Amino acid sequence: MKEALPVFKSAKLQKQFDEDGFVKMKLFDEQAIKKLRDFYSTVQAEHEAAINEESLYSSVETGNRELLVAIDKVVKEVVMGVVEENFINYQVLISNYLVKASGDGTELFPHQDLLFVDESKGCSFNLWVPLQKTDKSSGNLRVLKGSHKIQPTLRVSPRYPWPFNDLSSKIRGMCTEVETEVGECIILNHAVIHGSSKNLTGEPRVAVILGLCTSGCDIHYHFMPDGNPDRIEKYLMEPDMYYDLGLTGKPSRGKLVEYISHKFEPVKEEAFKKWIKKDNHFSLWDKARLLYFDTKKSN
Ligand SMILES: O=C(O)CCC(=O)C(=O)O
Repeated sequence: MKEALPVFKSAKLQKQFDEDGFVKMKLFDEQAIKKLRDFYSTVQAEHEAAINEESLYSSVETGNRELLVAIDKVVKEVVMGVVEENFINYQVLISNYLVKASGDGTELFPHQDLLFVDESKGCSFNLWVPLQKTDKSSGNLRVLKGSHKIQPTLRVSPRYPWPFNDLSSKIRGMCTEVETEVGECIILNHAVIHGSSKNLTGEPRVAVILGLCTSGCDIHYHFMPDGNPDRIEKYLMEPDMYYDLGLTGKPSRGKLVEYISHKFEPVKEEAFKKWIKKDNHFSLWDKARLLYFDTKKSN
């Protein structure tokens, strides 16, 4: 099989991204972060009106196309310079604000992001840029290192039986907390399992995300209406068509290329343990503990 094109200019960061499924980088100065924050304050009311029961809401949930286009323009004005400096072989998707409310019930459980490209040929990823410092009590990301390589997964909208669901609490205890200072961001493969910690600061935690994927890859979106896995609609998309998903998640402008049928089979504990055994992110001690004893991390 032909190797996927690198997306990082730095070979060292590419290697880390391939191995871990994410990389943390300091890409922005305070002025850039301030611009993103200042613009957020002008669209905050629309975002807060879109708050959902998971307490994590994005610009897409406002259902307001004009607002999405305006946000995308401002975000790209601020971030594209550093994207050009640090990445190669990429196509740009759309950007959004992602807001985590404050409160005890705001932990985001492990999940993977939507599928955008054929991941045997390339990858898709987010630049996740928090607009304030993040740590364990202010909504930092947590990642299961290397989990993008456990097995290929079809990740469809608006929801589907996630194959790792039964292992969710074990996975939660195996994740690495990734704290960030202002100006640092996380480049996160959409296939890596991740979540985020509670935000207990009393203030919303705001981040900007910009989606990117390997150049030359077709961009696909999978829509499973009525939860029917035998009739999943597969669309060929252009990046700006993501503005038009609306609140149902059904694209109004993508090209429907086929209907597919898929079995969302749960990953068995034995198969997951096999991955732990061979994955090199765990020490021998951690492996023994995860395979034979409890699930809590030692650090
Ligand atoms: O911003 C967060 O708290 C979580 C982000 C996330 O999980 C995602 O972008 O998929």
